[in-house]
Amino acid sequence: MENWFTELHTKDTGISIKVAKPIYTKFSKYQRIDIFQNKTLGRILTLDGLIQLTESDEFIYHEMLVHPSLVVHPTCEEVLVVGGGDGGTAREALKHNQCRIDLVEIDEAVIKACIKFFPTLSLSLSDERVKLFTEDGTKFTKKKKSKYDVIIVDSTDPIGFAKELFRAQFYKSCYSALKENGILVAQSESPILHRGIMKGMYKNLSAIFPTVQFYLVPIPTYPSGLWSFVFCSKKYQPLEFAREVNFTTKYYNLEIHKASFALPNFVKDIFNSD
Ligand code: SPD
Repeated sequence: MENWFTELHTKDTGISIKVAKPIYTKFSKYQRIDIFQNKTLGRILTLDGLIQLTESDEFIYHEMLVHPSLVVHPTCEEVLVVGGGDGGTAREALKHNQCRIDLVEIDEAVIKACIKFFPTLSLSLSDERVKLFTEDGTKFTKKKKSKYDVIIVDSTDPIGFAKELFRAQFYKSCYSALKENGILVAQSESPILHRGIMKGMYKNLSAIFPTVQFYLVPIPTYPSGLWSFVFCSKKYQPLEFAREVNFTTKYYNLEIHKASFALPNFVKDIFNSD
């Protein structure tokens, strides 16, 4: 019998991936965690049945979530990662040698599973520049004032407990937790399938940050294949100080940085419509 994983993206569309080998399943306090192997895509992590990463394309997501803001901030040293218990975001942030990272992941079970099954991502979590906190990112952020240069929100989709990471209250706490020239970046869903979510984020964020700019990235295994991130800043513009980096990346480079902030009209319309 063939075993297929299916994630529905709408009532009548989705993605199906053949499970070559189930590797791990756990019901944690927060969610169902699954890891399985596919011959083409490698190991895959799903949370509550939604793909979080595949070994084949996680580099696109993690490089593009991290490098645009860390390249633009001219003196970034203190970074907060909210979520990201798999370690992929920390791995990329550590390429910026001067950065120290606080990583706050609500679900310890995600960290443990990824340490075991995704070493190329989770090795970062044992770096001495990374401090791990297993607690609720919204509560953690509320306690911090003017501490971070960059905050990176590597959340799951806005379902269940992760909804809190898409609310105005959380963005306000992030604003206060950032220094006077700080940058917040967050994953912000698909401009094809989640336009309402992006519009809501834009509305909430632009009431708080003077600069709010979305950028686009292709992620083949995410809903619709086209994904977005949002860059919010107190001072810097996303193309200011953009430069080539002196470390190895598989996706990110200066041309990609610039190009990803150019938005097609159907995406601009999300923010211009009432
Ligand atoms: N629909 C999938 C969105 C998942 C975003 N988070 C991925 C976490 C990888 N570190």
